[in-house]
Amino acid sequence: MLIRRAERFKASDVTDETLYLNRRAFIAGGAAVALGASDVADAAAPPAGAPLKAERNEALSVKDAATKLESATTYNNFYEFGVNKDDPAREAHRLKTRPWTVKVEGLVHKPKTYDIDDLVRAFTLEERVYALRCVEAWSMVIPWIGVPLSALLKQVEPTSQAKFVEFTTLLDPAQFPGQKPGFFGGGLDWPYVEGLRLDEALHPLTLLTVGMYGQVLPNQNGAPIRVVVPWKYGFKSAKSIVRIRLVSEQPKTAWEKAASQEYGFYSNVNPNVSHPRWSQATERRIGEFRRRPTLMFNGYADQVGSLYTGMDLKKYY
Ligand SMILES: Nc1nc2c(c(=O)[nH]1)N[C@H]1C(S)=C(S)[C@@H](COP(=O)(O)O)O[C@H]1N2
Ligand SMILES: [Mo]
Repeated sequence: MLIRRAERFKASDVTDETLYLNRRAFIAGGAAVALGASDVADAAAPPAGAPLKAERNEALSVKDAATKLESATTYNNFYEFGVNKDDPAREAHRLKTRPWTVKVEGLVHKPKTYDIDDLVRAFTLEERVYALRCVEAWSMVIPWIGVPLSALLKQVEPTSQAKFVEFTTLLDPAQFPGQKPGFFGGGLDWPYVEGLRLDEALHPLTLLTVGMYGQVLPNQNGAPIRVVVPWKYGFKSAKSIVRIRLVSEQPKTAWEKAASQEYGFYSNVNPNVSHPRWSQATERRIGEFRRRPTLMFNGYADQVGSLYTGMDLKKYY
């Protein structure tokens, strides 16, 4: 099994699917330490779309039917690849997702740089079916695979000064045409930066995601690793993350820098607070004909409402 680090490859180039699945299940079972070096190398660099097994967390999954995989991988926002919905699917092959590291640093006792494959092996993956609500008033239902961000944050031990978590997407105009000078990348200042309050980041619903639909995350959906925060508008869920930083001050996000009156730091899904240019009361579920009402906190009010007790949600939008 020599094929690692190849530019692009099909599942069949790496190993056959059954073998891959077994090995992955074995690793997910916590036996990674018992693996020899060659086995570890074999398990590295799963290509986007390779099978990825994880048990579904039913308690944290919505019952709505999942959006078609084809829609979830061809109708995307990933401005690093261009601002049209079909740009990411067409351009995402340019992104090289191995080798890949995620630095977890800042106000922590144990800063750590994770190799993506080590990170995946170090935690038990789970599947969660979440509603995704874009600020543009469309929505999808996606079965994600990942680990709670809290599990990773516990490992690095945030200090008492840490109040916010900042996520940074890869900056590399050679791989992201949208980051090239002169290319219209939606008016964003690169790299893409997002952030959460520490208690939001530690909330059990906040998922560090490496797969979807039983597969390794497709590049256009933010491979090899992106955060998913289901009660907030989709832009809070930064893709292709290279750095997670614990900080004391509220991070300046890319969308706030571009248009703070339209895209606030909190950006909790809220049908009662309109975007300055459109209503957020209803949404178009991709694949459906009629619009549906948008739910407070995207349907997660029972789980997350208490994070915002006493806060004016019109002011902190
Ligand atoms: N780095 C980065 N992350 C991003 C974006 C982006 O342009 N760049 N778009 C956001 C927006 S607006 C949405 S709605 C979701 C879309 O995620 P999906 O394509 O996996 O459905 O990704 C978010 N994460
Ligand atoms: Mo979005």
